[in-house]
Amino acid sequence: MQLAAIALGSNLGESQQILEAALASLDAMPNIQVTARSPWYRTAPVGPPQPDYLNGCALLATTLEPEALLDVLLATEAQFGRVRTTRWGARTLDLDLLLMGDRILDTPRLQLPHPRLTERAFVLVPLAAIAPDWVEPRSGRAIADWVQAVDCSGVQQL
Ligand code: PH2
Ligand code: MG
Ligand code: MG
Repeated sequence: MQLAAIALGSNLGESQQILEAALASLDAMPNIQVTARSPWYRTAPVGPPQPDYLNGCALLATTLEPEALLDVLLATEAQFGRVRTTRWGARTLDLDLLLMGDRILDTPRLQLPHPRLTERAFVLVPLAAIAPDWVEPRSGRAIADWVQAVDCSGVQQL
């Protein structure tokens, strides 16, 4: 069993319902248990102009290997109506794999830790709410340290 951290985001459709349903769908899988979840946050969009996001993070206990968990996350995005158009564009559901234990992975499909994890307040604020002591293995610094290094003014808890 390994612990994974994921980020959830939505800025199209009934975002809060979609995010709740996505967590329930992941927890219903036989090889995944949602063990912690953050509050939801309304966040200013990073990237091209688009509506505000709802973002949050969750911890998953799983027996799946990282690439198999990625497949589950992508299938769940598709199940909730995600259509991939422009990079960083609006979406009904985005599920990003952030961390898996202390693994460092660089494959064409998957980088662990997530390469932009330490720059993004919309990920660090919810992650710090549930896993402040998790050490980001590339830097050796805890999430609680990283969140203090970013501007969190665009991130408001619901
Ligand atoms: N996701 C992006 C691009 N920009 N901005 C916010 N606030 N929240 C997101 O989840 C987000 C974003 C690409 O995945
Ligand atoms: Mg994303
Ligand atoms: Mg994504």
